[in-house]
Amino acid sequence: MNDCLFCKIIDGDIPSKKVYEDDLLFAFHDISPKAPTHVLLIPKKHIDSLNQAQEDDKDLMAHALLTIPKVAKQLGLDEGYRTILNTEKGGGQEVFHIHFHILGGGSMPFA
Ligand code: D5M
Repeated sequence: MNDCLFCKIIDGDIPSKKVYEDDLLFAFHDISPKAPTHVLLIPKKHIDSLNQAQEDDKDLMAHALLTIPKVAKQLGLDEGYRTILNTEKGGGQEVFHIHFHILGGGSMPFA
């Protein structure tokens, strides 16, 4: 999806502060942090939102979910963190490439 901001970040066409990457996922610092540490974890595959995820995406989604603790540990969020997945405009989603927010490093509430 050529017009997608997060696809451009994955491709390196738009700069980001990368914190994690594997074959299927990419994570980077949010440009407008709502917590002392605020990172976005995204699949490299373009999926608009959770509503567009298909049965075929089950392994990818499970992999993303299970990678969150790994990224959180790497970020030093040893006391815990909040994970947010905004879905569609009514859920506060602004960028239509599915992403998990990982927020922590200070006192709650975040976002
Ligand atoms: O969250 C979309 C998030 O994406 C929001 O917290 C800002 C962040 N954002 C937007 N542009 C960038 C760039 N260029 N780098 C890093 N982070 C960015 P949503 O759940 O869709 O409301």
